[in-house]
Amino acid sequence: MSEEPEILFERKGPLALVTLNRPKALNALTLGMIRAMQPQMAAWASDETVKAVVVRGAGEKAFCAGGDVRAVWQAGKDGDRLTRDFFYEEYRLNRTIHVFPKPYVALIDGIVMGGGIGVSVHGSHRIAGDRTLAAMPETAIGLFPDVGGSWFLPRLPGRIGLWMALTGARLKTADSVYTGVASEYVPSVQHEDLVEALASDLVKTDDARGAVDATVAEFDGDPGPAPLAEHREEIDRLFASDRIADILAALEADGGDWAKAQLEILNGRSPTSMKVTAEQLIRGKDLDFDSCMTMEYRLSQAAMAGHDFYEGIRAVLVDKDHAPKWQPATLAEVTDEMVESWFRPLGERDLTFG
Ligand code: QUE
Repeated sequence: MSEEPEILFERKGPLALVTLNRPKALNALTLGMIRAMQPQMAAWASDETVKAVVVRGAGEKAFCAGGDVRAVWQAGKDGDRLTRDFFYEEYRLNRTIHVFPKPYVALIDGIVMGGGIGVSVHGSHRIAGDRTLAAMPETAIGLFPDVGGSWFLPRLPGRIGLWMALTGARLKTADSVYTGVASEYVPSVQHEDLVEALASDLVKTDDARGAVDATVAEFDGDPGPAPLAEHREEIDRLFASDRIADILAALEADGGDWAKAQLEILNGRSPTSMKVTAEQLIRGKDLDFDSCMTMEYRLSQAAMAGHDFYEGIRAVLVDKDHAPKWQPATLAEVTDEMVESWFRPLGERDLTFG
């Protein structure tokens, strides 16, 4: 019996195609997938017959639900080096996509969270479909919004990035376009046709970027009004501070239904994750991309050495009781010194780009 590969690479003439192929696991990224994709991207970058790359997820449910954090969780319990290698190689791949010299078109239909955002948001085109559900939900598992969250979240309009990072809010199609997480909307039934059109339109041209822009524009649809626009004023006002305590106080003082809902969500999130996330986004706003990834790798290793990641994965993916017991349990117990310690350089173990 032949085993189905976790990731597929194909060519359609001038177009190179990546298919994340673990549909039963919502196409969550394994280290094996990352290790296959990194050298393929490098080869396609320097192959003159490749004009653009398309990445998509197998099946209807998900583009990519995240990283295979359950395997990382197991590795942490077993003392396995996957707790280092996974983040190191995932962040290198995120950077490869960020600097990729050709159009990189991600078809982000279905669930696109965490690691799935990391292999799409840094590309030139992120095409939403009808089932798009985009989020950075890491504070729910004692992690922080990684895979370049330090880079893209502080660069979203107003305070949307901090709000998304702290609450893990799920954006549907119109909201994903409104925020800029998606660059365009194309109806899901047309995604296959878009791929075929890109493959044929890229044959005739020397201007790949112009050709992809023009072809995508032909398919570009109207996602309708973004529900998030109705809450934009509240987001910018209630999440105006970089201090979690101020945000919680503002939400309590507001007392409206939307503010109450946000408060309830934040009350379930890891206090350590929330404070680290706020600091991460402050720092990321003024850092270049590579420095963001170096910072995030430090944070990942602090998370691996701590408590809440293991408890978060237990509560959400293993036991599924959705009742994590965070340590520290309250924001007040998370000191500035504790937050600062997550950002310390790792010396020889640091992720750097030569
Ligand atoms: C928060 C997260 C993740 C999550 C759930 C959260 C995450 C992630 C997964 C996930 C989902 C399906 C899988 C899988 C992992 O769930 O990052 O292997 O099959 O990858 O609340 O950050």
